[in-house]
Amino acid sequence: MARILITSALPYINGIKHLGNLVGSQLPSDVFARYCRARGDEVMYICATDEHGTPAEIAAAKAGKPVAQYCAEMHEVQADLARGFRLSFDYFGRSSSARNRAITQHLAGRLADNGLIEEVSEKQVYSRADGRFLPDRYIEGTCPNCGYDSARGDQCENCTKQLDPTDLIDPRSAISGSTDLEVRETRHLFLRQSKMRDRLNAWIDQKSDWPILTTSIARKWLNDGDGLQDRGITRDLDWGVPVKRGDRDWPGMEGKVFYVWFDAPIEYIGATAEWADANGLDDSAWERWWRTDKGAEDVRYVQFMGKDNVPFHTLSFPATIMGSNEPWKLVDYIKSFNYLNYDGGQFSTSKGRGVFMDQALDILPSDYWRWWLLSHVPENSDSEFTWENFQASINKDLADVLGNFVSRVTKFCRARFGEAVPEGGGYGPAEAAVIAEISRRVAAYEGHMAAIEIRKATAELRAIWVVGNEYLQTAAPWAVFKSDPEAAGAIVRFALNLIRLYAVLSEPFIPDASATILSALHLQSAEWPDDVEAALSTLPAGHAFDVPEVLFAKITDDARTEMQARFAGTQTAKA
Ligand code: B3M
Ligand code: ZN
Repeated sequence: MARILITSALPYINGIKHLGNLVGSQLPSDVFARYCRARGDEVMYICATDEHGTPAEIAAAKAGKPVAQYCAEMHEVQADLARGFRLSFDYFGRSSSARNRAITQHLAGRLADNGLIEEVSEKQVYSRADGRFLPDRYIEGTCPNCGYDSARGDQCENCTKQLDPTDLIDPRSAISGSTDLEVRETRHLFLRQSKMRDRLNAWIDQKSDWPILTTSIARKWLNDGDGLQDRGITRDLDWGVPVKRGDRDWPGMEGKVFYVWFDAPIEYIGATAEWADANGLDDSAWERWWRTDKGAEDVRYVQFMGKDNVPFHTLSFPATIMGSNEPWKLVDYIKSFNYLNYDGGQFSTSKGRGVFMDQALDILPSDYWRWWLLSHVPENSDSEFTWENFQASINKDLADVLGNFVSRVTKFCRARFGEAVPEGGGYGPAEAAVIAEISRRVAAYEGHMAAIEIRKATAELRAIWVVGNEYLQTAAPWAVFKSDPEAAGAIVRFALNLIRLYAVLSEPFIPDASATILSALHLQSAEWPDDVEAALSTLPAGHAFDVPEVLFAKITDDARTEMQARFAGTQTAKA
């Protein structure tokens, strides 16, 4: 039994996420976690809300709430939506937790002890109009690298270059738009990432199996040198992890907090500690996932994230972990994603363009969204959501192929044999051919899942469903029944076993439909089919079942047109 630690990039706290955010880390990580569990691995699947930084303060101010209260409420909203999408986190933590605060301060202390932190007088942008320092993403301007005109002070989302606010050309305040900015002196801690270049290079060099998207971004900034500039890890803000050296005060750093990108990835560890606390377990329970001196040496750690988060996970966070010179678990594999676009443009939180997680669940059950998003996940290039494509996929894959198979088989059985698996007859060459083909395809599906090739896995799963439909069409039990009811019974028995198999194989992608099928088959749970032939003889003659409710309703043209108009992007931005 393998032990797999899985983390999803942490959704930022300042509002409800859109489907583009969801498909970029939470959803694919959930599929992988569910798959590993189904295969019998011991899984720790962690996510959390990323709660610090200026955007949280500003969102709270807009909502007219104290920032701590705003974050607590928004965490609940996001946790609720995560449940709605059936995201199966072992724990959904908060980066503002006491655990994260302590671990962040501890790691900063270790970095300082190891000579990797420097105190410098920094020039920082102050906005007279806003009456505050404007850190990172609240300064906008033109990217010095690619010329994109809305680059943020922490990063250009167009070319992914990590920036310092003072790098921007023609900077302006993203809060007020004011260009009345001045540069003021303030003292800050800098992480001396440049001293870590050789260690990071050697580490990335071992990762030849990583997706090209991940390593190309990592190498670009590593070799370019710029990505490893010493970076400020503290900010003049009220909300965040107070700057301390372990549990000691840090003279000169009073009133300052760590930069949100310093403490956010540490929350992967923090949230695992929160999980232990919530379950009444002691420190060894979470340390065996994170400390190679305490049991984590045999853990495989896989991270999921959108491509814009890759530099922070391949350079900054590993620099923090390695620089501590403590035996923390480093990531083994980083799966990153491109962007999902929306109907001819981009999803936009500020413009309210696209479908947001709460709206999606208001319209249709989560399985519909999960299936479309995962079968179109932007793995090798950006992909695009269109309503036509969404309608076609749901109607074809889910309603016509899987749903229809389940419904035809169970209804035919009820009509001719009653609601129990028929007896009599045996399996012949047609069934042997299906067993051979599905065995081959299940092996391919497993291979894609092991490689975290989500899109290929969905294509294989769909092909496995199609095999059943074609079998049913050719075997035609409704015709056979007239002359040979026993032979027809054997066909139906085989088809009912296929339905059970489909429920098991489909669970990582469409868990609700899978659960509905299993409960209609009066099964509590189902084992992964290590042997397809044996799996297709699991339901014995006489085993009772119910015809399940309609699994997937088709999306009509009228419904599609209506949704298309409703989400055209004219609505006001979500808080
Ligand atoms: N919260 C994603 C973002 O807001 C960021 C991910 C953190 S992962 C440690 O862009
Ligand atoms: Zn750029």
